[in-house]
Amino acid sequence: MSDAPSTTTGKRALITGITGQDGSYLAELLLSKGYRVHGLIRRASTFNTGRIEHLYQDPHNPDARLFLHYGDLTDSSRLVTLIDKIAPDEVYHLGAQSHVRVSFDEPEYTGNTTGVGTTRLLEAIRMVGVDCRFYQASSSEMFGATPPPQHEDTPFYPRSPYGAAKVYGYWIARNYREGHNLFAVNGILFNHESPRRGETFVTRKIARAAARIAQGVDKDVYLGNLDAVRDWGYAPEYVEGMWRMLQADEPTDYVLATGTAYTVRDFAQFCFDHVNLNWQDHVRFDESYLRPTEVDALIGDPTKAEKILGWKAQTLPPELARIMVDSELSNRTV
Ligand code: NDP
Ligand code: GDR
Repeated sequence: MSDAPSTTTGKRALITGITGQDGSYLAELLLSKGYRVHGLIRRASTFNTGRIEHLYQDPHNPDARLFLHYGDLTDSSRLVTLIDKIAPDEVYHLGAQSHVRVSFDEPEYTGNTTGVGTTRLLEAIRMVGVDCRFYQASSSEMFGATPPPQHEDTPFYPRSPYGAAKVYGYWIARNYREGHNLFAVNGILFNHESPRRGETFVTRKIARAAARIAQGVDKDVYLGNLDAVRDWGYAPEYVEGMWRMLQADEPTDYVLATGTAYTVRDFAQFCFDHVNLNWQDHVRFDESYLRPTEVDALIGDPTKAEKILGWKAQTLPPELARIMVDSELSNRTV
């Protein structure tokens, strides 16, 4: 990465979705820059903080800079209380029901958390009157059926309840920028993966399966559409891009992507090749993984981010597959 902006210290950041893939990498990045990091976590009957356990600091320690707060994107009054208490300089809004296939099963819940949850957070910021910068986790899924390459001015055509909820989130963030003068940016991120990716997303599912099959634990893996084309990058690089967006002089929207195009089949081949197996001997078809409406091809054009932010993806899908499989083989995903 070239032209990195200088290190920032002493700022307070709030991350929603801190327990997720991106939230955990972003928390690491911001802590390394000297931020005090506050994270919103959901109360669950089992621990959901596995991805950030290595960052945990006893809050009794006077040097602690990571603070976790219970809350939920469906709970407006809690969001107001937290914004008031934390008074963040930067808010990174990553929390969402983020699974596209699941959004067809739970469209209303997805709209409530992924869509309206964004409004609740923005309203909390406006009502409290805190002077902060806001990052909205927008998605390439908003482009949906619009053919590639996709960039900041490409029309949206979402193909899932998740994609539709993200389009709403995109426009509500823009509306707070234009209507309430909030420094709000949309990061329109194409798929980005890592060993911390949720196990039911296709890259992690395949990497995990290839490792387990190579180790003799499993025999096969069941997948849906192998023809879908995606632009897969490496998550730690993408959270650096999020941070750069909030350090820029002006608030605007950016695509982050690698600009490469591979199918799900290609990714399976990369993973199985890495453990010296033939993917065709182990990948089976299960129609339950198909979606009622599929997004056929997402290939991003990240020119604007490179020009303004000096951001450029370094890790491309063949290497990404090897990183993910190696991590599964070593059984260390964090
Ligand atoms: P994950 O699914 O890994 O993480 C989602 C996070 O949101 C988790 O921390 C989850 O908490 C939290 N969350 C879910 N529902 C709620 C709720 N009702 N209230 C509070 N928190 C909630 O997603 P990623 O890290 O992969 O993605 C981060 C964001 O970026 C998401 O908004 C996603 O839609 C978006 N995005 C992701 C891309 C990708 O390729 N990864 C590409 C483009 C956009 P819990 O741990 O308790 O479930
Ligand atoms: P996506 O990611 O829908 O692009 O959303 P996912 O990994 O779920 O699917 C990618 C493509 O693979 C096909 N596919 C399968 N997908 C899953 N999950 N499981 C399977 O068994 C399977 N077989 C084939 C899918 O049909 C699809 O075409 C991700 C999420 O992180 C979103 O939150 C984010 O906004 C977008 O990326 C950009």
